[in-house]
Amino acid sequence: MFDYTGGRTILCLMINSGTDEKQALLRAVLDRFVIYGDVETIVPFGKGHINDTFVSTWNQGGTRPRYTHQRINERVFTRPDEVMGNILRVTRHIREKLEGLEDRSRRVLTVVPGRDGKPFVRDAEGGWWRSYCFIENARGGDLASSPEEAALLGKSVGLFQNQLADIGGERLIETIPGFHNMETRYTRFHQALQKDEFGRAGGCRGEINFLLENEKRGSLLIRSLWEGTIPERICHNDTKMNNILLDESTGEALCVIDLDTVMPGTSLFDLGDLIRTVTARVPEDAQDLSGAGFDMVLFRALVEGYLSEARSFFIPAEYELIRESGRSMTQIMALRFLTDYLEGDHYYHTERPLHNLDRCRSQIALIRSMDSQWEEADRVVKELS
Ligand code: ADP
Ligand code: GN1
Ligand code: MG
Repeated sequence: MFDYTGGRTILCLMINSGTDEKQALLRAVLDRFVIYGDVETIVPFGKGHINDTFVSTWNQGGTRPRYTHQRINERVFTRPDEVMGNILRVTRHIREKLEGLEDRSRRVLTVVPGRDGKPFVRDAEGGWWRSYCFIENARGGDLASSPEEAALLGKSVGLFQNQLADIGGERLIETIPGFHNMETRYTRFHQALQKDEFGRAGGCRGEINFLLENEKRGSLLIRSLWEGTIPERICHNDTKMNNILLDESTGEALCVIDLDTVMPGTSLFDLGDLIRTVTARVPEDAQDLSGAGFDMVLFRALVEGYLSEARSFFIPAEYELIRESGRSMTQIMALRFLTDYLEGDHYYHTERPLHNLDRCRSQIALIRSMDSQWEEADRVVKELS
């Protein structure tokens, strides 16, 4: 019913109208969460590439709260129970840190439990669902609108890492083992290239060659982690800009969401993914790349905002790799998008035939622009260090 073999399943449901199978399934799922009142509408929501997200509106004695519901993509997260175990630990820990703040429930995700007390509900087809309180009056963006916004985004991720630095108990589970392992990502790319199952390689030789030329350098970040030059820390691992909600009224960065990949890594995975998305002048999937490039002003503001929190734990080797982190995270995304394109677009939600190739192209344009400003970026980092 929910098609994970390619494109996004688009549903727009008015839950009380009609009797079709999808409505019945969704209604049954929502009934099993601890949510009071009557559900009025359920609509698809957001631009995430991985999970299927819906927002429901309820009538609770005349007020109309909203909730987010996500069917966890099981091809990507093969152990949704473990994902939810991590998310519960992380959100509880951050919630404790925010004790006393009146808008605490807008600054950390609130997991809504199922009626059996579990943090998920299974549907009739075996699918895994979770629910969160909807964070109102907040937005996620695709491009930074100002240096001030870039700084706030950086600060919010630095704060997130700081909040989790002392999470106790067992090591968080790696929900996707090797998620940022450039070397296994290249192995997969080589296999896709050799197979060329969909006959697509001929149409993207330039992109393929760029990635092949950059293969060795791409390992720098992950190798530094393996070799212990930089420390392992708990990080988010998917800090693209639209996974950070900004307050609609004040513009403040409110809440880091999309917590499926919070697990051990290097803080530079997060800073790198911020650099990839916040300093870019065009969206990740832009088709017109004439204005594409790396924005130094946004870079400076972003790194400054990030370091306002991360300075307390950053070590010299981490400062050294700031520029490389942005380049490396952009490269791994170019590689993953192109691999998915060669493999027939089965991983990311796509909305047009060349969507993944367009995404890869914009990442490569960004890397080229970073390279052309490499020395200047070094000066900026040194000033801020
Ligand atoms: P994916 O893993 O598919 O990227 P996300 O968890 O990022 O899914 O959710 C997709 C989108 O849904 C987000 O970009 C955001 O706009 C919205 N969203 C998710 N959770 C909430 C929430 N609790 N409150 C408000 N919006 C949310
Ligand atoms: C995916 O889930 P979403 O859309 O926030 C992906 C990230 C990529 C990003 C690129 C679990 O993030 O790794 O950087 O797309 N998440 C997963 O837009 O693969
Ligand atoms: Mg997301």
